[in-house]
Amino acid sequence: MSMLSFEKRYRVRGGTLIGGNLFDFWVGPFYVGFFGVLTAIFAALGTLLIVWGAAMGPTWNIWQISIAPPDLSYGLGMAPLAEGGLWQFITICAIGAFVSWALRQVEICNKLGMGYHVPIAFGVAIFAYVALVVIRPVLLGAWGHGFPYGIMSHLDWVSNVGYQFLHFHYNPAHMLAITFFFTTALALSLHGGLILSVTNPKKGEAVKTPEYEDTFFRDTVGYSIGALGVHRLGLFLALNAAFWSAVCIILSGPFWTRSWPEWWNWWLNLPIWA
Ligand code: UQ2
Repeated sequence: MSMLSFEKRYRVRGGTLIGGNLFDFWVGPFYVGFFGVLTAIFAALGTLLIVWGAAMGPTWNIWQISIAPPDLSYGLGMAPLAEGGLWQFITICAIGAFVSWALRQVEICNKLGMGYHVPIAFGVAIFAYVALVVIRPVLLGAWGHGFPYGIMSHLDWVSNVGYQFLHFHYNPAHMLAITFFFTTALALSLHGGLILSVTNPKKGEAVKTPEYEDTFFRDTVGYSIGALGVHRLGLFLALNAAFWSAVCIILSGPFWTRSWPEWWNWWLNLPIWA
C-alpha cells in the first residue's frame, strides 16, 4: 500500500486519552494531540528557563554552563530561583515533557491499533531519569541530591557520587546495568550487521531470505534466535540496562551508605569458611 493511501486510512479521529477531539489533527507529517501541545509547552518553557539560568551564570561557554539543584539545607522545600529554584522548575518541565511525549506515543499506538511497546520502553528511560532527580533525592531528604544540568558538571557529579562509595564498580546492580548495556551493543551489532549483510546483495542478485540469516548463526554459534526473537531479546536487554541503572543509584545512599567493596563482605562472612 502506498504511504498516501495508508495515511488516509489511519488518519482518523479517536484513540485519544483525554479531551475527545481536542487537538486531534495533524500538522504536516506530525500528529499534534493534547499531549503534543503539552510536550511543546513544557519543552519550550524548560528551554527558556535553562537559557535564563545560563544568562545568570558566570559563563556562556557551552561546556561550562551549569544549572545546579538547591543547597542541601533547603531539604525538600522550594528554593529561590537563582539558588536552585530554576533547577526545580526545569526538572518539572523535563518530566512534564517526557511523560507527555510518552502519552502522545500511546495515542498514536491507539490510532494505529499497535501494541504499547515503544511508550513502555520510553517509560523505562523516563524512570531512570526520575530515579536520579526525584526518587533518590526524596529518599535522601533533599533536592540537592539531584544532578546539575550542565555538560561537564553532570560528569563531575557522576564522578563525585561514585567516589563517595569508594569504588562504584563493586555495586552489584551497577555491574548488572553495565552488563546489559554491553550485551545490548553486542546484540545490536550482530543484528545490524546481519540485516545489512543480507539486504546488500551484489548487483543483479536478490536480497537473501530469512533462512540465510538463521543458517549464518546456526553455522557460527549453533543457534539462531530468529527474526522476531532477536527483537524481543533487544528490547529485553535495553530495558534491563536502563532499569538496573536506576536501581543501582537508588540503592546508593538510601539503602547502602558504606563503600560498595564492603558490601561484598557478606561473601567473606559466609559460615562455610569457618
Ligand atoms: C539471529 C537472528 C536474527 C538476528 C541475530 C541472530 C535469524 C534477523 C543477531 C543471532 C542472535 C543470537 C544467536 C542470540 C545472541 C545472544 C545474545 C545474548 C547477544 O539468530 O535470527 O534475525 O538479527
